[in-house]
Order: sequence, then C-alpha cells, then structure tokens
Amino acid sequence: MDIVRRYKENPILTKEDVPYKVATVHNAGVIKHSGEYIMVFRSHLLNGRSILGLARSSDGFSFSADPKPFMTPANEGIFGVYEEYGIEDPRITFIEGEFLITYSAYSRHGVRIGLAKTVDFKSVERVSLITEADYRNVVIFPERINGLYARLDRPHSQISPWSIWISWSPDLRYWGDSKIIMKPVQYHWDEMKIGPGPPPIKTDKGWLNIYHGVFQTMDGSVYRLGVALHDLADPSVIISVADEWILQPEENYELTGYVHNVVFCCGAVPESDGSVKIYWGGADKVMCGGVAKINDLVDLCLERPRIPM
Ligand code: M1P
Repeated sequence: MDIVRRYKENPILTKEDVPYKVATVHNAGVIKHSGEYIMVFRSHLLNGRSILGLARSSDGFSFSADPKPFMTPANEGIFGVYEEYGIEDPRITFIEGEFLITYSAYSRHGVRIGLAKTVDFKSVERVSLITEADYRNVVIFPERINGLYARLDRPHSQISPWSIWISWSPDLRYWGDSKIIMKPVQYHWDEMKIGPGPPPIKTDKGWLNIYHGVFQTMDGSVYRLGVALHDLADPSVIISVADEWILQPEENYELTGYVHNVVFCCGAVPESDGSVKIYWGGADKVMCGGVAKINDLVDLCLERPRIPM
C-alpha cells in the first residue's frame, strides 16, 4: 500500500470551486482549529500574478471557498514595494494563540518572505518582511525551542544546490544564527533542490519535516515529497532523512496542469488517531489531499535513511 493514500475524490479544490475568477488553486497551507479545517490557498489571477484565497471544511476534504480573496498584494508602504508581483505559497503555524502565515512576496527586487498574522481568519495583519531576497519556502515551528522561535528556510544560491537552513528569532522579526542543515544529494530524487513544506510535526522520535525535492530530467523538473526527522531539543540536528520519496506525481491532476509533474506541499494536519492529512498542489493547478500514518513516515526516516548532507 502507498505510504500516502490519496483521497479518492481528488482534487479537493479547483478554480471552478472559487467564486471569483482565478486560473489555479494550489500550494495551500492548512490548519485545524476548533474542529474546523482552514485552507489558505494560492491562486494565479489571469494576469499571472498570485493572490491568497481561503476555504473551510468540517472533514478536511470537502472545502468551500470564501466569497472574496483572503490576501491580495499590498499596494502601499514597504509591503507594497515587495509584493508588486504577487504573494505565493502560504504556510500556517498556530503558536501562542495566533496563526502565523509565511508567504513568498514577489517584486522586481526578487522574492522574499512576508509574515502575517491573524486570530480569526477574518482580518489579517502584516507583521514584517522576514528575509531579504532571495528566499522561498519558509515555515515556522509550532512552538518556541529554548525560548526562541525557529524556522526552516530555503535561500537561493548559485554556488550550492538550494538547501534547507534553520534560523532563530526572539521576536519573529529579527532572525539569525542561520545554519545549513540539509542538502540535495547527487543522483538522488531530490538532487537539484529541496525546500521545507508544512510546519514540522512533533513526534516522540523528533520533529517530522515533510519537504519537497526536485529532480531535473530531459522533460523538465519533477517535484516529489520526502520526509526528514529533526532532533526535538535542537532541530538543527537532523536525526535521519528517508532515502525514498513518499509521494510523486502519478495521477493526471499531478502530471499535467499549469506546471507538469509537480506535487508541492505547504500544509499537513496531524490528527489525534496518529494519522496526518497531507495537502499538496497538483501540477501547480489544483489542491489535493491524502492521509498517512505519522509512525510510518517516522519509521521510513529511521529504517531506510540516507545521508542528510
Ligand atoms: O512549479 C513548481 C514549484 O516551483 C517553485 O518551487 P521551489 O521553491 O522549490 O523552486 C515554486 O514556484 C512553487 O510555487 C511551485 O509549485
């Protein structure tokens, strides 16, 4: 049996389900709060720039979209400067009574990461731009570690393959003590680049990190998902990385779309029965969901590992 079992009625949300005009629905952050699943999804507008929409569900698979977008690019102030080309790929972390949303902010100056927060998903407040250019795929851990906020991030570099780093902050605004912790492995499914996915999930064996990895072929890039386990007390220490991917593009809605051969994850919801609902964008066009057992993902890391760097 597949380690991630696809929901039989995938895709779970498409542009046809959105009451305003968009070209795609993909790469959503998802969180469960007070029994409700909240999805913040990315959509391309018909001019090719992205906004964030919101959808809600009571069972984690049947979502209905709100009538209006949740966040559109700011058009004034510092955020207006750096969100000129759109906002993308949100991740949602619940910590200390607030939902933190990290997202990619695109502009003529490159891509950097915005941090916004909300308590009710009705109004949203932009906090800070927490990286310079060029970063994507930044996700905050769901609790402080040794008194500090921690995040996984993915800077771009021409010298080294794009890798996963960790950074720390006392206040969510100023980040530092950055360190590279995981690299693509040559001639491996994630050899071209990797990036963090949803907020890491706390398990008794370590923080479970679902990440994406990219392999370049003669037909372009293939985006797959894998798992790594980080030390609970110090997540800059990688305990293990699974050698095998957990999900690859196989269904039509993953093989063809806006960008073909992509599964890309920004959201995962751990459940009290030991399962985790995993959400991914299929071919940068639709939202999909599936279920795995958290123990199976942890065991894959521990029993079939590869070298993290
Ligand atoms: O098209 C596939 C993905 O490409 C980028 O991913 P990465 O950050 O790893 O390069 C992003 O544009 C992502 O949104 C997109 O799904």
